[in-house]
Formats: sequence, structure tokens, C-alpha cells
Amino acid sequence: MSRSAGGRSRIAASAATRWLGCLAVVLAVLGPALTGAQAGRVAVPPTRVQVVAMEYYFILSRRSVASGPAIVQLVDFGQDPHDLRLQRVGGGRVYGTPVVQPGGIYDLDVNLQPGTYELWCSIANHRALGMQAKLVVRPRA
Ligand SMILES: [Cu+2]
Repeated sequence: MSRSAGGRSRIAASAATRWLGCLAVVLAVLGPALTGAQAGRVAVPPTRVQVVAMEYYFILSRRSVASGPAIVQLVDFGQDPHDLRLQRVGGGRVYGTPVVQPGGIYDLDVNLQPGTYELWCSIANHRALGMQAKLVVRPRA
């Protein structure tokens, strides 16, 4: 009786060892990928702001956003192609979308610094005609 109980527990132990071995392999393969994805998401989720383009003006879904990664979505609700340029007042990188056709959408990934950004359409004289706007970027709390 004690022998058969011991035999059973040995079988159970070896099954458990095999299972743990498999788990260790799975974690070794997936671990770094899972940790990386989680770290990226937890650290700084991107802010979103939508910019609707019409002839000849922009409508922003919000006037201010927190600094850091952001997705600026250009939507062309007009009848002509438009694009979007973005630069912080006082200098820095100029972000830009490709030309977006009427009815088109483009998600622009940016990294916003605190300050005021100027937005404009760089096609022909659209900026002078009124396709410009300002976006205030607050320091992230
Ligand atoms: Cu334009």
C-alpha cells in the first residue's frame, strides 16, 4: 500500500516536473515580449487629437493636450487635398503628414514637448487662406 502510494506520487512528481519545464520554456520565449509590451503601454499612453480639414480652416477636437507621445489624426472633410504640418513655437522638429485626399484620414505619430504648437496646411496658399491653428501642450502631470 505504501509502495503503491509512493509509486503514484513519483509519477505525479515527474508529470509536474515536465509541466513546469514546459512552462519555463514558454515563459523564456514569451517573457521578454510580454514585459516589453506592458512597459510600453504602462509608461506613457499616447494622447489623441483630431484635426478636421476644410476649405480653408482646421477644427481641432481639443485645444490642449498633455506632453509626450500623441497621435494627431488629420481628417479631410473638404473638397480639396490637404496636409498638416506641426511645429512648436520657438523651434524644433517639424512634423508632417503626406497629402490627404478628400474623405481621407492619416494618423501622425508625434512626441509633443510642453509649449504652443502651430499647425498649418502646407499646400499652395492654404495657410494664408486660414488653414492654421494652435495647440497648447501642457507638461504631463
Ligand atoms: Cu490645405
